[in-house]
Amino acid sequence: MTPSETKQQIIEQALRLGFNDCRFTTAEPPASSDVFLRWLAEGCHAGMRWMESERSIRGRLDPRKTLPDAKTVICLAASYYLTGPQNTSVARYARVADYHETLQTPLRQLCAFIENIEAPNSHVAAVFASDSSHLLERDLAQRAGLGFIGKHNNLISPKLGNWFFLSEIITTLELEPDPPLDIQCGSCDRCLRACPTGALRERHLDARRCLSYLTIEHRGDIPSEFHAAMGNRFFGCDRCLEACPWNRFARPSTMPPMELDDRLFSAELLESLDNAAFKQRFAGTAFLRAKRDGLLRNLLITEKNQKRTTDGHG
Ligand code: B12
Ligand code: SF4
Ligand code: SF4
Repeated sequence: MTPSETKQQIIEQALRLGFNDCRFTTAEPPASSDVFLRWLAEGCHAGMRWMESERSIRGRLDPRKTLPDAKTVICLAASYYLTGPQNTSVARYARVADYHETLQTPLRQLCAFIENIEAPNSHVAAVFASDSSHLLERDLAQRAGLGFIGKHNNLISPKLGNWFFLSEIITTLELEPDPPLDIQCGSCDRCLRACPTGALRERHLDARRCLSYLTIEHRGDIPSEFHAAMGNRFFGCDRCLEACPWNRFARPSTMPPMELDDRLFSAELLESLDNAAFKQRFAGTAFLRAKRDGLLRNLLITEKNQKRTTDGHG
C-alpha cells in the first residue's frame, strides 16, 4: 500500500466511526509553545492549576513526550451540533453525552486499525488523546489544516463551523503531513463584541473573566461582577461561538444527545440531592465536571437573575 493509500484508508475508517473530518500533521513541537507559556505566566489559566504541572507543560511543548518515536499526529473533528428543541441555558457541548466517554470507543477502534497497518520494518504504535491529554490540541489541528484558529480562540472548520470536539491519534507511523489552511477571520470581530465580560482578545482568552471557566471549572464563589452577565446561562456560555458566521457550515452531530430531565435544573431540586445522588442522576453528562456545589451555585445566581427580570429590575 502506498502512503497516500494508507492515509485514505485511515480517513475512511475515521468517517465510518462517526468522526466528521480527519487530517494529518507531524509530531513536531507546536509553533505556539511560547503563546502557551506566556498565557500561563500571565495567570490566564485562573484556578486550573493542573495546567502548571511539569508533565502538562512538557507534553504540550512536544507530542513525542506522549509517545516516544511518534512521527504523526492524526487530528480528528467530531461535531456536537444538535438541531431541534434544546435547553439553551446550557453550553452546546453539554447537550450531547460527555464526549470524554463517548469518543473513547471510536478512538480506541481507530488506534487498533492503525496498529494493524503493515509498515516497513517496524511495529506501529498508536495512542489516542482528547481534551484531558497534555497536548496543545488546537495548534496541532490548525497545523494539520483541520481548520483555522478564530479570534474567539476556537478552531473553525470551513466544513463544520466551530461546534466540534478535537481528538488526536499519535502514532509512530510516518505519513505525509497535510498543509494548514490559508484562511483567517479578516476584519470580522463579532465574537469579541459578543463576549459579555471582556474575557476575549484576538486569539487570547483570560479564563479569570470567562463564564465558561467560572461556571464549570471554578471552585468557590463566582465574583459578583459576573453575575448579571450570566443571564439565564447556568452551565458554560457560548456567546462568542454563537456569534461566528462560519456556523452556517455546521453539520449535525452523530453523537448521542444528553438524556436528562430539564426539571433537574432547579436550585430547589438540586439542594435535595446529596453528592452521591447527584453523581448518579448526572452520570455520563458534562455537568459532573461542575460538581453538585458548582451547579447549585450557578442555578442560585441565574434564578436570581430571572427573578430580577420578571420583577422588572433589569
Ligand atoms: C483549558 C481549556 C479551556 C479553558 C480555557 C480556554 C482557553 N482558551 O485556553 C476554558 C474552561 C475557559 C475552556 C472553555 C471552552 N472550551 Co476548552 N479546553 C481547554 C483545554 C483543556 C486546554 C486549552 C489550552 O491549552 N489553553 C491554553 C491556550 C494558550 O491554548 P489554546 O487555547 O489552545 O490556544 C492556542 C492557540 O490559540 C494558539 N495561538 C494563539 N495565537 C496564535 C497565533 C498563531 C500564528 C498560531 C499558529 C497559533 C496561535 O496558541 C495557543 C497555544 O498553543 C483544551 C484541550 C487541550 N488539551 O488543548 C480544551 C478545548 C480547547 N476546549 C474546547 C471547547 C469545546 C471549549 C468550549 C467551547 C466549551 C464550553 N462551552 O465551555 C469553551 C470555549 C471558550 C473559548 N472561547 O475558548 C475544545 C475546542 C474545540 C475547538 N473547535 O476549538 C478543546 C480542544 C477540547 C476538545 N478536545 O475538544 N476550555
Ligand atoms: S465563553 Fe462567554 S465569557 Fe467566555 S470568552 Fe466566550 S463569550 Fe466570553
Ligand atoms: S466571529 Fe468573526 S472574528 Fe470571531 S472567530 Fe468567527 S469569523 Fe473570526
